[in-house]
Amino acid sequence: MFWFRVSLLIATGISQWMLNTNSLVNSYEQVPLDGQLNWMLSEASTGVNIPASVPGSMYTALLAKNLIQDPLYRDNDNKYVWLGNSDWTYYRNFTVSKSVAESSKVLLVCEGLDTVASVMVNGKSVGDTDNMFVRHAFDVTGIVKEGDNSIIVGFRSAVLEALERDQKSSYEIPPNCPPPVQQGQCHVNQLRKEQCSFSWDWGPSFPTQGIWKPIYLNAFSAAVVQRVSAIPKKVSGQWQVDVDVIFDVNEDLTEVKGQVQVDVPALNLTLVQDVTVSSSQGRAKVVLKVPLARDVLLWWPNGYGLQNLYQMTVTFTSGSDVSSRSFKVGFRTVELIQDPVSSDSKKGLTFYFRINGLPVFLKGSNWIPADNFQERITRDRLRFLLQSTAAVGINSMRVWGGGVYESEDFYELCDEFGIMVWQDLMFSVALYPTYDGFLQSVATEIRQQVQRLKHHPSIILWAGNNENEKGLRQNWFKTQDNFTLYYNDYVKLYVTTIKPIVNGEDDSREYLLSSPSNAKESEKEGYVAKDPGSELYGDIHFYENVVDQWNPAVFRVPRMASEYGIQGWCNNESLASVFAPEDYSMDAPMIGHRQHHFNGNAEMAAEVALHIDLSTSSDAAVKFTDYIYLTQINQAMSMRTQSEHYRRYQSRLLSDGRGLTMGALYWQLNDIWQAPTWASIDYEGRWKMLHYYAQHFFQPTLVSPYLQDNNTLNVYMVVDGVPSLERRDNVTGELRFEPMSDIDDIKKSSVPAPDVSDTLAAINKATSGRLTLTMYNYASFTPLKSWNVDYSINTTADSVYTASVSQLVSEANCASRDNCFLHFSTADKNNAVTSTTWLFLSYPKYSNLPRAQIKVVAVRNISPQVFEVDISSDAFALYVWLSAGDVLGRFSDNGFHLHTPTATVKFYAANDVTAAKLQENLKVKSLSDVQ
Ligand code: BMA
Repeated sequence: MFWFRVSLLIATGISQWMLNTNSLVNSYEQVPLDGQLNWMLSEASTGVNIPASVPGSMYTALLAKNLIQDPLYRDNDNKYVWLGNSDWTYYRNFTVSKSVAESSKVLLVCEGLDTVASVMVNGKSVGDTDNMFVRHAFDVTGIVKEGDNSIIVGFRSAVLEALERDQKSSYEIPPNCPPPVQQGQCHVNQLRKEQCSFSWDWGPSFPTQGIWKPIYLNAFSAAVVQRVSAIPKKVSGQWQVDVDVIFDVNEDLTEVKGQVQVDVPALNLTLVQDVTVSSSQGRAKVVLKVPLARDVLLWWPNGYGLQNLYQMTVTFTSGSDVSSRSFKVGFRTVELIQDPVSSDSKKGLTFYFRINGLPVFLKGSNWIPADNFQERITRDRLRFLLQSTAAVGINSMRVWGGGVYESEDFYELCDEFGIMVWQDLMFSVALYPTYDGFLQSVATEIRQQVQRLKHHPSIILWAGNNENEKGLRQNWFKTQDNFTLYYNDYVKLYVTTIKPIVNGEDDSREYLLSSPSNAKESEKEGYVAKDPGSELYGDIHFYENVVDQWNPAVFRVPRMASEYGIQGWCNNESLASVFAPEDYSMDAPMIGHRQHHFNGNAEMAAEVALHIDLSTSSDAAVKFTDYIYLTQINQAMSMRTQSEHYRRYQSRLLSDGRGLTMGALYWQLNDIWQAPTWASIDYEGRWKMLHYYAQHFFQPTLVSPYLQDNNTLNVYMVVDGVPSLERRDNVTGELRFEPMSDIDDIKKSSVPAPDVSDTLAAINKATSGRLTLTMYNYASFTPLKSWNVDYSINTTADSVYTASVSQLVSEANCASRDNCFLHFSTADKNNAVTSTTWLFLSYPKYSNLPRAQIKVVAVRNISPQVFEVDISSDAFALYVWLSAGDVLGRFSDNGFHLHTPTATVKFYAANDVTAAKLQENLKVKSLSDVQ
């Protein structure tokens, strides 16, 4: 019935879309079938039949034809639920040349179909799919013909398919449905589809259908390269590159002889090797080990050196089939170190990464899909997001397991910016089926994805899933009564099925089963640890939304925090495209609609109110826009407090074994729509206050003061930006990280210094200097008193000063501590400032802040897209927030405090703009404006 309907549509189709193919010199030809508006998209119940672009989905196709409104506008996600419940069909005609039609082998390659689809060419069924993460190569030899051809990709509603699979399942695979607050669809775990496309606690439900990756014909005679993977490795002190060449093969031939040529021009390397490709079901793999005689320049994470990359081309020639692939590789080693923290084995194991032999603290965040509609994610958007990431000192990113394996563009940019990727496999907050067909599909998915991605130096780790070990152990899915059943399924999926594939494809990186997990200790305890959130092993996720997150005492002391976050609203300007005027009110239904986290709005308001009084304005819109600002302050402050807490613990081991925290990856970097979420950059690309704060709390040399208790100030220096090494105490065996202090250590290491004495000078500059504390009262710009302390540290993070708060307050004559503000700066022996920061002695709600009138005094162009903005204030001002309205871009700093009457910040515009236009759009506020 279904196919009959489709054929009718084609017969009566309004347009015929033709494609011209050029014949190539050799017999290998690729015929692209994707493109702008050269497909038709139809849906039977509505009679929709429109030109559509591929890659694409039904949402963007309908939007382009104005048949629906912006799906992100107000509650349109709810209005368009029917789209996900319907079956959508893509079809087109195309022309094929004689040479293609007569090739010995013609494959229809679909790099990605989302998700449940049947494919027909010229009326013949060529294949069915149900995993959007798998590349398919359907044999269409003898089916495509010279001249006109047709293709139909008929999708089935993923929503209905998931429901049906649940009904067919012999037992429940929870969770069944997302919490009602998410307004999403059920049973997404039944499908190998982007899990958050059925809704998440930060995003709407848009269960897309479509051809989401390139689609083309591959015509050849014997064998062509499908994919090349390469892993540079250091073997006995010598670099070699393990190259895997994966082929699409004409399976009518038992073997194909040919030549593989590997070229790395920058290393003057060319290697030619005869190979015999033996076909197994149309696929084959050849492995080469390419030794390098020359020295290479290493690839370093952001902040540690350059991201040297080498272009590599691999060409396969077999008779007239010539096919090749080019990509970049980087030379770096990665080790995940899980050793005892001390000679007392009860104190647990370390969990940190060594890159090129050096321990590296992960300063990072978590990545979610950048759009509900993958086809809208351009390389420019990714570049903007990842450049913004690197710009604030982030060196690592976890690609979270509820989205998609990201695009080539994404990983190429991570390679380029030095962002180390912790790559989850796409399983998240759920249990999963383990019937044979499902496991086979997963096996293909994992093999293909690891092969596709493993040449990227940025990837440092594979992790099987997001929070499924914790969920199972902590009975999130009410499975306790059948624990063994679900435990066996867990092991079957992540251990028996996935682990050997990942390990077999890539022996250069670790595979962790889950995040969070106790890593080695989880494995020892049978893969599901008794307490997967232990601070003594592996990583943790921290979410406590009802504690005072401005107080570091509430946080845990893990080996690594790979997720921690708190919500804040997106920027006000970013709501303009999705809100109607009546939505700007705390009680408006839209405020509830955009909040997908259970009790999220109440929690956010309560968190803010712990620290700052909410606005009491009688104007609902003013009250709400003030609230947006306050939630961003709260989010930025909470994450500053927590991130610095982790960094201070990196070289410190408590007597109970906690400590040596070697990573802080906050949740989450980016957004999928305009809403209150954990993100630091909103959906429209505007930095939230948190993102500006990240550039301070992730500074390579950081002065980090905190109140150890209500009356004790403790000031730390954190210097993990300089090369360090591991040292153990002779007696206790306790580990610590020490900045290198010996020229021989530097020489022996892989540190990228043209001159070792420069490296040593940089290390000395970070590890010793003078700390200056200055106390102010909010009533005046004139400082009350300063204190100077010389310091020198020999671990990567150590306390350099402690003092009694009441004593400082009284020495400075600051009257009440509620109004005292401490400024900190460190300088090297030449008085060059190495870091600055500040600390309140009370929360702002207890302070008596003067009413500050802040003005934009001048805006100057210093280059076409860079401006200087001078501001002035008549009083001390907290959380000074500049916004540029419709002018997209970012400031050099924002959300800062003015303890001087004037300041200058830069503005980096995304597009060309005049100083006058920028000045017109600029707005500035500070905390005293919230009444
Ligand atoms: C963790 C993440 C996400 C979620 C976030 C905020 O559970 O892994 O699933 O969005 O917390 O709740």
